[in-house]
Amino acid sequence: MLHCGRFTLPLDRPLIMGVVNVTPDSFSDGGQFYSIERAIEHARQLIREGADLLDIGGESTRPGAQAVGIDEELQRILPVLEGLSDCGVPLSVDTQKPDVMRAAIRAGADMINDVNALRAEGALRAVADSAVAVCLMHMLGEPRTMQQNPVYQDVTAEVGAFLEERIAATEQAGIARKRIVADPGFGFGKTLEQNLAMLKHLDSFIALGVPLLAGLSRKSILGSLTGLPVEERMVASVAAAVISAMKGARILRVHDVKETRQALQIVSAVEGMR
Ligand code: 7PJ
Repeated sequence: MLHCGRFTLPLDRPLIMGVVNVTPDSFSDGGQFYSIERAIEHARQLIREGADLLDIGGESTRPGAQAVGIDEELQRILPVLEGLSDCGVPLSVDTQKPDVMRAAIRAGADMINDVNALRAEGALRAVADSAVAVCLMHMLGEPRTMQQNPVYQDVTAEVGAFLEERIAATEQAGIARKRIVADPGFGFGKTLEQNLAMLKHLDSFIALGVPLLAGLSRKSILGSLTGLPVEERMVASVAAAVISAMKGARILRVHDVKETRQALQIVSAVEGMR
């Protein structure tokens, strides 16, 4: 079971975390209001399609992305959290900033998804002073530069050691283990080969003793392997989710909820056999 704010989530089958991006729409003149309404509508659609939880992000962490200020990030996230407060599934907020974490928790977030694994000054305390769950993700470097020649001796061992250290620091800050999720961070400072090695050996992270989250949905790794642009990566994304689930991931962070759900029903049926 994962203790996740207002919710306690069973982990006997893989859960689907639907991605909700709140980013300004440069092609419309409707401004912020339009992108917020659109994010809420998209979130409700993902719930209808079977999302078990939602991950709301107001800051792009894609490779090469520029940082967003605290006020801008809050203006994107808070109205979406408020608009979804009655939606019936846990709400995760994808942020690295302690001030955003505190405001999001006050506005009803059930989970903080931090690609920086609570390493920012004040981040451990922001989460400790609450009942929310936290996802600790591995990233080498920072989004702006992380894909510039990442080097590891043994990527799986090094990512595992990092996550073990962050889990220990998180527990020491007073955040119970039943609130912690770990994620190796596919695409965050890893080459194609390093990402594939981590996926192949994803089961080795089970020894961390906390539920594993995996996010490969639509990522450039899948583009490299298939030669397909981001809008045509659904099938590859579902395949990656199936592999992740079969290697022990308990939460799959995905854009294509309906298709992933169908595929995971087959995984659950097989894994349920003796
Ligand atoms: C991840 C994430 C991921 C977690 C993003 C994208 C990039 N959070 N946020 N794990 N990826 N925990 O979706 O392409 O893999 S943003």
